[in-house]
Amino acid sequence: MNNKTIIFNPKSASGKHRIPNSILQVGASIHGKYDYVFVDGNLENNPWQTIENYLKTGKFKYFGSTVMPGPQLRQAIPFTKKIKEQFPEVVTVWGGYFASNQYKVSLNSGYVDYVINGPGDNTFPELIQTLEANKKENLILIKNLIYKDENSKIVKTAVEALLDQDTLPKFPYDYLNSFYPVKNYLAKTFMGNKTLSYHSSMGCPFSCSFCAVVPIYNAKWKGMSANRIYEDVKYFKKKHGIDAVEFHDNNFFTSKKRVLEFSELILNDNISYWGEGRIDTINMYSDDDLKLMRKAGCKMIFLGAETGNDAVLKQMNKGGTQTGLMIKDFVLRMKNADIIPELSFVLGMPAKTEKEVYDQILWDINFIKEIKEINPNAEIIIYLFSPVPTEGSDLYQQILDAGFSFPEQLEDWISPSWENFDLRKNPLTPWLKPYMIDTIKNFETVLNGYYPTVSDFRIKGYKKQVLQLVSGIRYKTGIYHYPYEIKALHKLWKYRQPEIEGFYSE
Ligand code: B12
Ligand code: SF4
Repeated sequence: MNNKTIIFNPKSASGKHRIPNSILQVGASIHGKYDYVFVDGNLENNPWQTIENYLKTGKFKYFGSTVMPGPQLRQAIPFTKKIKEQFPEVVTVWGGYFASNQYKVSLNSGYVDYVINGPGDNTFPELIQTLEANKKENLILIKNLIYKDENSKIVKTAVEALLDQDTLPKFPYDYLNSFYPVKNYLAKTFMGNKTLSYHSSMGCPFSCSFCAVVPIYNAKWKGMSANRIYEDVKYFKKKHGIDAVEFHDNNFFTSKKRVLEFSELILNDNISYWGEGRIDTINMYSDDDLKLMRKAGCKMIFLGAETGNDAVLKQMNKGGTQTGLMIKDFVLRMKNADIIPELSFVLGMPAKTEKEVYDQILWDINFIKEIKEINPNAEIIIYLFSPVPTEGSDLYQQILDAGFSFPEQLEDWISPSWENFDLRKNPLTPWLKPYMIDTIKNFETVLNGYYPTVSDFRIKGYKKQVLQLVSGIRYKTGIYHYPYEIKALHKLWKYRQPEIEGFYSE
């Protein structure tokens, strides 16, 4: 067979790595139908060499890469380009959040042949089947596909309704294990000694205007049943002795029924869990529900607080019922339930005047401090607002009017400034002035000094005390300028911010 596929996960983080769910799900979609190999850039010393060796055998016709914005592009871009140069007959396919949202720049590069727009469970096998049958005229019939036709015009095919997640094939864990030992992906984190990363639903029912999930899933969500999740968790417990699960769903807590059923199921398994949710959704859970979740192992929940200002929440199209007051009430409820709320804030939204932009930043900093007073255990993650191309949205128009544009060359995405944009650390947005970015970053450094994240479990004992002592005066007096001494300590102890590479793990 000369039509094998390479499924590639570009390097996404340093240190201990998470199980690569994106490529596992892509593998599951063709497992038993077409031959394929996995290449995980996180675990290869020289992933290009591995890919080249496969291609040199002449047995591979398809190269599929998952592509998330940020550091994954550092391998996805040059490798795909080299493949087109050295093995022009190989068909290159990109999927994942970057590919779906930035499909124009990807296809215009000339070295990405096809983009999978959202889920690839049917799209990928159908694409291979169509190309194998040499029936390119049928490409248009494949849902969730973006490509250039013979006139170089970009064609976006129909979007497929989300599939019943329980009917999807199980992940080929054993097959992955023949390339990379699965046990090596089970990390020691602050939650447990062996943490599994699991993804149990697709999409999100909301349409926040700053979020990359929206253009792809259009406010649709579908989740696996609690039973199906539990089957996999039990499998990992039995086979690998896991004691913690990180749910990577965009919105794990969407269905209260599912969360409570799952919590009942794992109640006696001694497994901790973490997931991402919305404040207004979980605020509708009763105190007894929260108690049950905590008893079942729910230690921390990541929540998009975004801002405490109700007008800005509206500007972000946050939807639902969240307000600044609700955030305050909610962190108190979480304190009583002994579940850590991990709140992410998005600072630096556009406004009419420079002063308004800056005043809002200072207002949010103050709001964050109020939250910390109500619940000192609340974890705070600060992002700078990075526009997402939700074409047709009011906010996107405002952003274009303010002079913002995305790179026109694919390679530009790996320039340091655009990489920082992806990491939501330097958004290159014209309304955000350097002094504003300094204020946010300096505050973040002082905050991380005064309240180091519990997820970096190395920062404890004397290290935590020294950091708190050094940062305390700045935090209390609001003098955030030039916090070099805190930065030096963070560097010395290799402090890890969970928002960039995930929880610290070993
Ligand atoms: C795990 C994760 C990480 C991990 C990666 C761990 C690992 N295994 O390497 C870490 C923590 C390192 C990480 C970091 C970042 N991440 Co991240 N991450 C995720 C997360 C939570 C899960 C990804 C996943 O496994 N999904 C499960 C799989 C099954 O779904 P999927 O990837 O969508 O795959 C399906 C389709 O997209 C498609 N598909 C995907 N790839 C391919 C490839 C081919 C060939 C085909 C055919 C199909 C296909 O088919 C799949 C099955 O249907 C997602 C959110 C999410 N729920 O997906 C965010 C997410 C992808 N990350 C995001 C971001 C922004 C980042 C960061 C840039 C930083 C940040 N500030 O958050 C960093 C930097 C990235 C880096 N270092 O490269 C954003 C992307 C937003 C955007 N603008 O596009 C997301 C969507 C989170 C969010 N809602 O904001 N991330
Ligand atoms: S609730 Fe979260 S995942 Fe859903 S659209 Fe809003 S920011 Fe995105």
